[in-house]
Amino acid sequence: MTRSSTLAYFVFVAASMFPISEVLSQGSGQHSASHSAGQFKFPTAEVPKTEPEYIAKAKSAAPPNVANNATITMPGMTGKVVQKGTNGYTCFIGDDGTPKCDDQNAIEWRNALGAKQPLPDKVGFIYMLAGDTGTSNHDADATDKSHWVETGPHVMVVGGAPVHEMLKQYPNDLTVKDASQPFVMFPGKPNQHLMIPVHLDPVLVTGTTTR
Ligand SMILES: [Cu+2]
Repeated sequence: MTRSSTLAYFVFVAASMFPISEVLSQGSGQHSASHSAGQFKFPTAEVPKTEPEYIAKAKSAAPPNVANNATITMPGMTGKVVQKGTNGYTCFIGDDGTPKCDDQNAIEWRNALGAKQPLPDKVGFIYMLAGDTGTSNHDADATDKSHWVETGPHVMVVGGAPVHEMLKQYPNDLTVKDASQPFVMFPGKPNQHLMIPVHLDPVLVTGTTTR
C-alpha cells in the first residue's frame, strides 16, 4: 500500500469500529436530541415476581462489576437473599419499582429512617444508574405530585450530620430547577440527601412542576 492508501485504510477501519450515529454526532459537534432520548427509559413501577427478572432489574442500578458482586434481596431491602455478595453492596428494588444498590452505611441510614432512630454520623453511597420513577421533592410520601421530580441515572450521598453539613452547598429548592445537576432531595427532611446525576446528556433532564 502507498502511504496515503494506508492512511485511508486506517480511517476506514477506525470508522467501522464506531456506530455510524456516533461518528456523525461527533462530526456535527452537537447533541442529537432524538438519538439520545431514544436510548434512556425511566424504570417502570414494576417489581418483578420471578427471581431472574427481579435480579436483572435490581442489577441495572449499578455498573456490572458492582452489581455482580453485590448481595441482592427480594423483595425489597429486607427480602430474602437471592444473590450472596462479597463487596458490601446490597441491591434491591423499592416498592416504587426503582432499583438501587446501597453500601453498608446507606443501609444503616435506611434502617435508622425506617425505625425513626437518630441517623448515624456516617456517609453512605447509593447507585441509581437506572434512574427513578419520580417523587415529590418535599415529601417522599406525597401523593399529589407537587414539586415533582424524576431523575435520570444518578448516584446519591446519604447519611446523618456529616451529609447534612455537605448539603448546605447545594441547591435545596422544593421545586428542583435543574435535575441534570446535583441537588438536595427532600430538603430539610430527615431523609434529605444529595442527588448527583451522572448521565452525560442534558436531554435526560427530567420533568418538574412549578408548584
Ligand atoms: Cu436516587
